[in-house]
Amino acid sequence: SGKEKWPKGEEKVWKSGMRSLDNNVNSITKSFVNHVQTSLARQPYNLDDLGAYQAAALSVRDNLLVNWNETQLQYTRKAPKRAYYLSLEFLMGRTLDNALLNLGLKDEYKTSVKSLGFSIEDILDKERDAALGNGGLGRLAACYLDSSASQELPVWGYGLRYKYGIFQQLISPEGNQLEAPDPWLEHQNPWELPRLDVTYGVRFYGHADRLDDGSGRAIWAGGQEVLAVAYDVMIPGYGTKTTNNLRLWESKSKRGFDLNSFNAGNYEKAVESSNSASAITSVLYPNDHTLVTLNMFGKELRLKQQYFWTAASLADILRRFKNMGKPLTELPDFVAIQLNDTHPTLAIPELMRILIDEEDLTWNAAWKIVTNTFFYTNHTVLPEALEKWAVPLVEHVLPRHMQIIYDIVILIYLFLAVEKKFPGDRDRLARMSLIEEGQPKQVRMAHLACIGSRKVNGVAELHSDLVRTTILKDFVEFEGFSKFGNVTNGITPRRWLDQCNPELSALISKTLKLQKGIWLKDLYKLEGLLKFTENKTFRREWAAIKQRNKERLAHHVLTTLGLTVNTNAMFDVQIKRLHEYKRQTLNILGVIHRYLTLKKMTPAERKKVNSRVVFFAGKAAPAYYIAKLTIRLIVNVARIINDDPETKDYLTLYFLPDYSVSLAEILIPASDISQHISTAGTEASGTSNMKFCLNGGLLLGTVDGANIEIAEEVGESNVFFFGHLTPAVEDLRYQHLYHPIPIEENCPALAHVLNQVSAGLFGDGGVYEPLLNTIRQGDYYLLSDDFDSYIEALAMVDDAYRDRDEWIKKSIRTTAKACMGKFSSDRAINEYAESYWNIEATPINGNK
Ligand code: B1N
Repeated sequence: SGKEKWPKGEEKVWKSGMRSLDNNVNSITKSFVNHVQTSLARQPYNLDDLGAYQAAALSVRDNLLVNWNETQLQYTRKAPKRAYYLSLEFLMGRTLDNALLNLGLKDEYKTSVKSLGFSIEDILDKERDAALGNGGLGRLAACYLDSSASQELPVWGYGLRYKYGIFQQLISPEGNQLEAPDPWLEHQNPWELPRLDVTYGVRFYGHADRLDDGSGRAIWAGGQEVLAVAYDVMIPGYGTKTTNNLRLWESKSKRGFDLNSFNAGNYEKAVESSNSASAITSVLYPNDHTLVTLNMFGKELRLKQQYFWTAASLADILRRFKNMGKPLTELPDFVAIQLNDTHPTLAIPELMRILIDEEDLTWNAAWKIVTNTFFYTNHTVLPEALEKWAVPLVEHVLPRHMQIIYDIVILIYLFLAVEKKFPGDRDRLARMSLIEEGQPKQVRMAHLACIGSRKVNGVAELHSDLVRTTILKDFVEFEGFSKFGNVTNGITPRRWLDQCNPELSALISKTLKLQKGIWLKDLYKLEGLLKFTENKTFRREWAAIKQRNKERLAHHVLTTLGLTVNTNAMFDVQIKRLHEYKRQTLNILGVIHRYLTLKKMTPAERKKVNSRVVFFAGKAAPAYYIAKLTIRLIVNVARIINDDPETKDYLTLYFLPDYSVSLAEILIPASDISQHISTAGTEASGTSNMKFCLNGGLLLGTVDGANIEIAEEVGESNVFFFGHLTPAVEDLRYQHLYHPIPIEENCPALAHVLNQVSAGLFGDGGVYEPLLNTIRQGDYYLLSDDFDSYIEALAMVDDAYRDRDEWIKKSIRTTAKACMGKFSSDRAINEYAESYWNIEATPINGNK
């Protein structure tokens, strides 16, 4: 292509002033010192580790910005089709270490800060997590951004810039979870770039008046207008120049404060509207899988969050598209929008509104564009997690969107077809409707997301099957099978192997005789480790690294909680959000069972027992009473058991407070066995299971989610499975409800454990009655049905662990086979790119 004209001044002069990208220790040191002096206005005399972190971060950020700029420029010039990942959550964790790794500057920075009197580890440790997510769904979004940039794919993320991330978890002396705010932006955040000039107005409330010209158009006016301001977060690819963007919106008042009230001396009223505007992005909702606990006010704010974010994102996407000068009918050729669960589903009626009311397209033309632009990923089939919005609320907050949703109902059900395809099938019509009858009527967001999207997918094979055969069955019959696919989740091996387990990463590189730059981008290469399972030296090194990771975790527990952990024991880990379906309760009751068994043994018998340390971590939604009781039980069981001189050499347990991405990075590499024990058919995928495998930890799990596919890869002999299978679950639940068998008969071992808890072995038993009763009555998550096989599986784990050499082999095989290629988010994101979005890698050339 012809050389473009230099836009301003002399090219030579401009270029001489541009930041050099030949990063060497000298230039890094210069830039670091420069930031200390001029960005932070500090001196070597008073520069602490936090200041050093900030200086290092600012200097790394300069690099990212140069690449970011170049990437965006080339995207604009090359105009490839782009994909946008709309997610209400991005659980990013820390950034500095990842940025250094991806830029390939870790060693240089290490040397540089050392010569300035700092240790890189201490500096890295000063960073706060960006915890803008609840769990797997948000962390998946973060892994996908890393992989998109690493695969040179033109993908942007869109989310909200919450002032407060997921709450900080404290544990009270009684063992209760307490929540404290997470003011993560307290110190300035070097990883974001405020774009105070990129703003959009977003309307709420008001009234929508249809025009009576037969066009279907309406005018929406009045109400409240809030301003969305963009903050850009740079997303570097591993070993590429590509630096993509995560654009987060902050809400603020359009007008500042109300001058009339201000002049009248009513200052409170004057700032009221400004407060209500900024409230929209003030806090991340901490309820994963349950929205029912929100009160009216909470619900309205959450709805406003969702609309605010989708409206700003769409406006931004459309503005970028329009700059290309193409007609809107070509939008699907240049834009793919991925809806991460139903949270951004309002984007569907919002795009309809823009195309019809503002762009003057016909309904049919607009619908065609919409249904070729959006893609919807479902992340759960739990009924309580399926989003529904009360019709009166939507009517109040978004009157025009409610009209459009009703129009879609009519379009689909009368003109388009259900009635034609299944004449007279009124039940089917009711089941499929976007509106659920009741007091009040509710909008079913999953149906809207499905009907408005080009394709729908689940996140693991079993889960995608369940989506097709349960919640969206009627839609499969209506629209055909091919619209409904599967993309099994993945994880980024950069963070979840190289960063969190540097020693293992180094051993792999050494053994495979490959630079990590090669295998970290092609995890299938890990298969080359298989033949080393028979190599004794290699096994010894492998085991020694696991041991040092256990000691690293023990050190962390000692310095944060003041507790000493037995590192000679097997480390058994369950870390995830607290939820009944994830069955942490099964785990803790299993621990109690083990304790009671140990107590009955003679000292000589006990000596033969495999020592075990059980770790729990995870947050409970603040209003989820039963989940909080489970935490309380865990903490109080720990208190008794860890203090029992007869058993404590054989069994101890710890609840580590305030689970986070950073804590996961310490826990996962230290695990011998981890537990993924959801009732079959309830965990859509799970992603920590993949992380444990990649770090040589074995799995104890149910036949659920991605566990199944992991076992397929690694071979069932390397995974410990137990429990009933998905098809049995419904029948068992039915039995519990209509033909209940007393738990003493159904599962005596479990009944005994429950009775001991009731009897006060771990403090006032009455406290736990509501939790125990969920099992005694109804037992919706089937603990009593799976308990015996769970205990058996634990015994098999013990047996296997006794043959340490064989265990290490299993551990190596797990890393090499199970969790290598298939579970890399690089594989997953490429599937989305090829089979869904139809986008291509767009390499960013230049001097990297
Ligand atoms: O999404 C993960 C999966 O690996 C997990 O199995 C799945 O449980 C998780 C409402 C959710 N599903 N649904 C949510 C989060 C927040 C919220 O407000 C629902 N999270 C999942 C990644 O696919």
